[in-house]
Amino acid sequence: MTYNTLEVTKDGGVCIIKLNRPKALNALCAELTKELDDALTKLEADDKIGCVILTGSEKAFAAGADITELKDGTFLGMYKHDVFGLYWESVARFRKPIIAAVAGYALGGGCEIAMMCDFIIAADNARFGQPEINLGVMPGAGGTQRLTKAVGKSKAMDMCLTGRMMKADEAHACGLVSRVVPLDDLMETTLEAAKKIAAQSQPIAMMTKEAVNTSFETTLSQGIHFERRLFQSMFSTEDQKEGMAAFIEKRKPHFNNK
Ligand code: DAK
Repeated sequence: MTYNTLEVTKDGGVCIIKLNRPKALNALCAELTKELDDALTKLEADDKIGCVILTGSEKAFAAGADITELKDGTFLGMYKHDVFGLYWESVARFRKPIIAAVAGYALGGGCEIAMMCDFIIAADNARFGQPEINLGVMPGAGGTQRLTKAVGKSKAMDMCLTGRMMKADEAHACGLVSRVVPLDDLMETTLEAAKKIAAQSQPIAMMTKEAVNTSFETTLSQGIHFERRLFQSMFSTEDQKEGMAAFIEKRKPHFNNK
């Protein structure tokens, strides 16, 4: 897969997508969002890939939507073409596990895309923020919603209304990121987590992700009902038989994604 704004590499069952517009701090232009959508569509269809890592540079995961493209926007233009709505949600729609490895700035749309991933591993130099209010707008790709669900009302209001940045340790303390590691260890740590996930049964990992995400959309009892049905359905898979047999036989499981 060759792109102008992304570098895509594969390592066994893991694919690493690196946002690659370093001069603009990986600002999310229309071309990048289209290419990201294309890459994810292909990876979803690639049975060999069990987990994806989305990352940027050491200085910036992504400094937000490309302001040069946004500045002359009109309501009708955005409404009719819905470039952002159309392609940005591709990360949230992606059905396989996807981890954001964030170093440097994750601002505006950059923070929103990181939050669309299943979890975030942050380098100690990471900075998260929803600074859109400084530009006379507000978050437009889930920032007011996903951030609030992740960190609660008070901190989400603080971030969205003041536009301030949050350092990695604060993001960790409030549950926005799952781990903080030294910058030099970011990719190794994330790759280790991604390889662990990719070695699991792919359909089981996908269903696990679906169940966790369902908790955001349903009542507790509906979510638990959904979880129980998925759990029961797993007993129709070969991978459940293999996983439990391997435990009893004290060996590593070899999942076939069946
Ligand atoms: N867009 C375009 N270019 C950007 C950029 C951005 N978001 N962020 C940085 N750059 C460019 C700078 O213009 C500069 O370019 P040159 O001048 O060298 O040509 C280069 O990257 C380096 O930036 P700086 O010189 O500013 O670097 P510093 O280290 O001094 O500062 C910074 C780094 C990240 C603090 C600063 O660049 C900054 O504040 N950037 C803007 C951050 C920001 O406001 N982000 C939010 C953007 S608005 C939508 C859904 C979502 C969205 C929109 C619509 N729909 C569904 C319709 C999302 C909106 C946003 O994300």
